[in-house]
Amino acid sequence: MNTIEANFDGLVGPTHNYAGLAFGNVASARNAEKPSNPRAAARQGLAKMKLLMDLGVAQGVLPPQERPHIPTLKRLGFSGRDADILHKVKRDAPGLLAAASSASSMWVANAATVSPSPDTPDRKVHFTPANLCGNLHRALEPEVTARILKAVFPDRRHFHHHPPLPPQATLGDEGAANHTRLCWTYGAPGLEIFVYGKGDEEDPTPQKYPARQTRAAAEAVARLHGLDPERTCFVQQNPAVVDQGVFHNDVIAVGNRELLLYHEQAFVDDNALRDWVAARLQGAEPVFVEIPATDVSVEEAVKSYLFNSQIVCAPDGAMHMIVAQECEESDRVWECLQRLVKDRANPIRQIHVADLRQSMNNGGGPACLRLRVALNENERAAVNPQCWLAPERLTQLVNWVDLHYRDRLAFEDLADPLLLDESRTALDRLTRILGIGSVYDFQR
Ligand code: SUG
Repeated sequence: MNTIEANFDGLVGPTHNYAGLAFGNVASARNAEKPSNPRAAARQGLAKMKLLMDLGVAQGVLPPQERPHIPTLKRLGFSGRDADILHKVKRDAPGLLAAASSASSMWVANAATVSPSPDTPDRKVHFTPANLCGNLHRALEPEVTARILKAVFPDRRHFHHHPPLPPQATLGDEGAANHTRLCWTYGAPGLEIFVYGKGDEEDPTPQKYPARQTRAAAEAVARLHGLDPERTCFVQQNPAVVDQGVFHNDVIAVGNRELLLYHEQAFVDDNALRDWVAARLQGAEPVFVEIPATDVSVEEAVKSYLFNSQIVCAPDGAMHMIVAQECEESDRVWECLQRLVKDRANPIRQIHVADLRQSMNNGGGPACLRLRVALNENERAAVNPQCWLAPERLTQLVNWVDLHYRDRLAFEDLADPLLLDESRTALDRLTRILGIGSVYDFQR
């Protein structure tokens, strides 16, 4: 049965803004409090989805979350009508207003960890929403993420949904951004590689920025998904790169099928990882492409998000790499990419440049915006059909963005009761476009 890897992208929500909320994410800090353009952000995301769709890749859409999230503000003690709540939180606790208003759910590489059916004992696709407990604005996501995933992948004969792990610091889980699957063909059992920042007492730890992903969380997810221990490994991210702004492994490494592209400083022990993969990958020789720091420094990698590129297979099997425009703007990174496509020792055949500036300014590149789900034909047919991108749906979504999104948003605007109304109206319509029912609190 033909198994492909689908990409589900998070749609940027109407409150996309720059609030400097993500400590350790240098772009988020750098752009704190600059005005944003939610309409352009959503359009850029849709343009990337179109690029993938045009390449023949199965492309799906995941809706954004409801923000500002009034139920959270109520839980934090604010009361009254919605407009009063917004007024009071802005006056008394502006940081909470920012956290409750973030459009961070767009970065769906952090929505969940997914194990496809060839890897699981019950031959179902397993999903565990990430608890994202290291940052308040992101810790608000998992409950609704779980609802959304169930609405997009509803059929219990094919899809197994686990609840997020308990939101405890020792179980910090950031989802697929720290998870890579290697295989010779998507339908064959794969090797699942979990990369963590925080492990045992003896493991080295970053000194400046937090390590968000814990080994304990990765192990729990692997257990829940029933993964074969022989085909699952846990490797530590180099703490020195976390301290340089690599808050997720997908900022320093990316895999696709038999290919692993990574920076030489990505892992504590890349030799051990390579040996482990080489001893287990069946059906194909693994291809390791290690980029030395002399070609691209960690700083340059973080700035350009070279390793946050998407590497995808077109229907003919050829690999395409979707890179952020910032890669083209860096001479060293662009030269490195030119060398990559010319070098026949790796399967990457073409580079595509995407303008994702609005998301990039918050530290979210091409790969952050997508959740990969390998699906066989029956599973594909069991996905909520309206969540697949097709030319008509794309037009509908572009029109929807143009109708409902503002082209400028600054911090003061987050307390505007009209913004809350606009966002709810937009999301209510979106649930009809995507046919996902009432997933939002304001609809219940
Ligand atoms: O969690 N930025 C996100 C970016 C997530 C990128 N995802 C992956 N690498 N997979 C984060 O750091 C910034 C929000 C703000 O500052 O307004 C933010 O949350």
